[in-house]
Amino acid sequence: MSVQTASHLDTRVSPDEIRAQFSRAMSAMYQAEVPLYGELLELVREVNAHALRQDPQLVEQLRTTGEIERLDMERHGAIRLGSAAELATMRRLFAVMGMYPVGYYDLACAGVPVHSTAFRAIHEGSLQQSPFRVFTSLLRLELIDNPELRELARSVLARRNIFTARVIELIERFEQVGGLDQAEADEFIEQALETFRWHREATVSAALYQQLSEQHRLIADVVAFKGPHINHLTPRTLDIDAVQAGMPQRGIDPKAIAEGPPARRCPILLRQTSFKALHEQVVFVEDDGERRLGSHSARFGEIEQRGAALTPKGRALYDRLLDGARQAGGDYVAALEAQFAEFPDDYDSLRRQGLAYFRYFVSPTGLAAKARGELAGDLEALLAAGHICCEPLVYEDFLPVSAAGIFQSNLGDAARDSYAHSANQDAFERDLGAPVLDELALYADTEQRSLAQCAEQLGLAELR
Ligand code: OOG
Ligand code: NI
Repeated sequence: MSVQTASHLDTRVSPDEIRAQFSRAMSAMYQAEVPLYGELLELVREVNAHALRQDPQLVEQLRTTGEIERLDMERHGAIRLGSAAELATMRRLFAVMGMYPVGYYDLACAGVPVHSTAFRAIHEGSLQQSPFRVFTSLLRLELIDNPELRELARSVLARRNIFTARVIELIERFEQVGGLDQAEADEFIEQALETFRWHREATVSAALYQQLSEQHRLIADVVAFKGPHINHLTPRTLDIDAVQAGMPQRGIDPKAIAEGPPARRCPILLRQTSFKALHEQVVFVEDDGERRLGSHSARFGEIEQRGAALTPKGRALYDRLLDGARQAGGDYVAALEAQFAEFPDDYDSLRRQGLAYFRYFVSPTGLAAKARGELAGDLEALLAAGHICCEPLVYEDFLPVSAAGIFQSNLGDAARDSYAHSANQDAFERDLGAPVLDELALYADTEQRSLAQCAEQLGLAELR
């Protein structure tokens, strides 16, 4: 290896660090753009501090998993892209920050003409440094039924370039040498941020905006603007019901019910609630160059509470119960609670029945027992003896039914029928230029790594 390469290696900033810095920069930008987001952050901080004061066991749990350190920086954003080329470049941009596409979400079946993935870190060590994620949707122009409008939208999108020339150079540099130094990383963050910025000036006339909007509000949001403005940034709370209750006092008006599972002692997956899009003044550009004022609503606020990641078996049960509640009619919250009475609500049952993923840790008593040569036998015995303890693995992804509910409530559209074309993961992956990763395999890997680490610490051949 040449001296020059070695010195570059020394000064390289890790993708995890770039992501952490980018996430902070994004939060600052969004706070300046949407002051209500700052208000929301404050409320979430208060509620989280209160929840931690009230529940020493929760503190212990979050301390063991390390989540307590990442809580304050935890947030996800969302963007909507207009073309395959934008999606493919976005994948390369996120890779600089150690974010990879995880999961495929079909929203067409819920009447939203997009399909999506979530860019995020995939290793528990990286997630610990920065759990920042971006729910990324690609508009499906083929779902616009009017052929002329479809072509018009396509040509408007073909003319825009959502990336700065410099960010492309820096992505290429990253791909060539495998990293960026701090000066390059700083510049990358500044340049990449440009893509997510809000632009007041539309790229279309008021009339075209109107036409696009009539097809679907979301189509106008993607096609009529210069770039994929970040449309919300969601902090993680430890008590979503408390945040929901505290919102009105701060002038925030949340949607009526949280998406996802009901409130439980042992939270699973993800509960989310959002508040309505802002009406923002925009400027349309008429064909003769004249500028005309108008209004658009795209950006909104959201909060979420994360719980245990479910195994395929747990997820199947979740899907069945959620579906049951949605079919039930009447009071949705009551139906949801009635349905979920069937879902075990203690961690021991969740683990024994194989419904959730866990991480395993060697306890001090385990180390002491090892030193005395008195370790319990198999995993169950080690757990029973307290030589190993376990904590649920937090869910890092999204839920398609919840996402559809969030889209719909914020687009202000009456629920519409599903599109005839539905899931098309192959087309999405072709446009992305890579397969999406299977989130369940990632959770299983993390669980296995924690078991392997326990085995190693205890000097055991294997634990399973
Ligand atoms: C994305 C909506 C999905 C979530 O948290 O489920 C989402 C969007 O509106 O672009 O962010
Ligand atoms: Ni969201």
